[in-house]
Amino acid sequence: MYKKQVLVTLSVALVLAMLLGSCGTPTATTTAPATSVPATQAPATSVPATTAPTTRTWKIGFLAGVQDPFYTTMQRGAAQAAADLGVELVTQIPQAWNVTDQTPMLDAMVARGDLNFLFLAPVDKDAMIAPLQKANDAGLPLLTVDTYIGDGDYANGPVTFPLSFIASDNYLGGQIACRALADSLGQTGKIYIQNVKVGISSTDAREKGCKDVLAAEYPNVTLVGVDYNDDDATKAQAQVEAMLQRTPDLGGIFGTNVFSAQGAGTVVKNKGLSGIVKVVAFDATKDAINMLSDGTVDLVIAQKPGDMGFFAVEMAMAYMNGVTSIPKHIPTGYAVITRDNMNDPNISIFFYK
Ligand code: T6T
Repeated sequence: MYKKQVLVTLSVALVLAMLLGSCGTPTATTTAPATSVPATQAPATSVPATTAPTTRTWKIGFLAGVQDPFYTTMQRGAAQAAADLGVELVTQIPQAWNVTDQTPMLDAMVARGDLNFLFLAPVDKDAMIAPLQKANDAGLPLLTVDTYIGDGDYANGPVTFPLSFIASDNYLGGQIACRALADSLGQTGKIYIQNVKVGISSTDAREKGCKDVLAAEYPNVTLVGVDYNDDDATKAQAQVEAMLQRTPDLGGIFGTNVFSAQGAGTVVKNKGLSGIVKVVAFDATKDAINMLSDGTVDLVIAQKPGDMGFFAVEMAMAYMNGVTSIPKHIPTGYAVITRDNMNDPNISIFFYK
């Protein structure tokens, strides 16, 4: 048991040392920190070596944004870390992406009173501030994964009580997506964005990254519209159908997440427009990868949800073991997947499970 306590503290310290040392710029695969680092540094004095180990099992809560392959993969990463560290992971997943589904689940996770820490993906950056503040005031330490509340700067922003924000750089992701889309059109033509809902920090940033890169770098590319599908692939399909009706010479579509890309790809394929209307898909689901290989989708941007879940549990354990230097922001990077590199095992490891 004692040896395990030391193991927990050491592994958390190692990850912290790693994270504090690495924030990189993207390449084909933007690498989060490697896993094997020298086992030298233990956290300074937070956990006195002589403390007798406790027998309690820590309980960490995970509240996802919605049921989808992205959060399923995140849950797997978290479960791996929980198993390594001998903690219990309590997972809750709303059926739909909205504040009215997520808030009562959050309140219930607080009310149960046996959770020692919580990490979650707040579904709206403003509307979820008050419910999270209530959880924090009730004494439940928390961090956010994938999405943030306030402006995401938990060090100097308007909201600073969350301990950390672990996520992709979504603004950058939107830039990568629309640079690739514009280039695939020969830097001229019409582009359309299929998005989820205004107020979600992740997809809002992807849309902004796309718009900014088109405005700054592609004077001959026109953004002809943005639609919001409420995270519903069928609604996305209907919106894409209507857009193609209005704009038969549409050149490309940026699907900002799983269901947006799924809806766009399905219509392009069903209309026999694969390869004619270019599609860039965010999130490396089986569906997106299949559409990449059959030519319907031209590029897939894979986030690293498994890493996000793993780091969240590690940071929770660090905090509960008295570590006080939890990084306020942990970027997890991307893998940019093409038909050329999709069979490379160093790339396919990023396919969502
Ligand atoms: O794209 C991910 C996630 O990053 C985003 O915040 C919401 O949508 C997904 O879960 C995919 O559907």
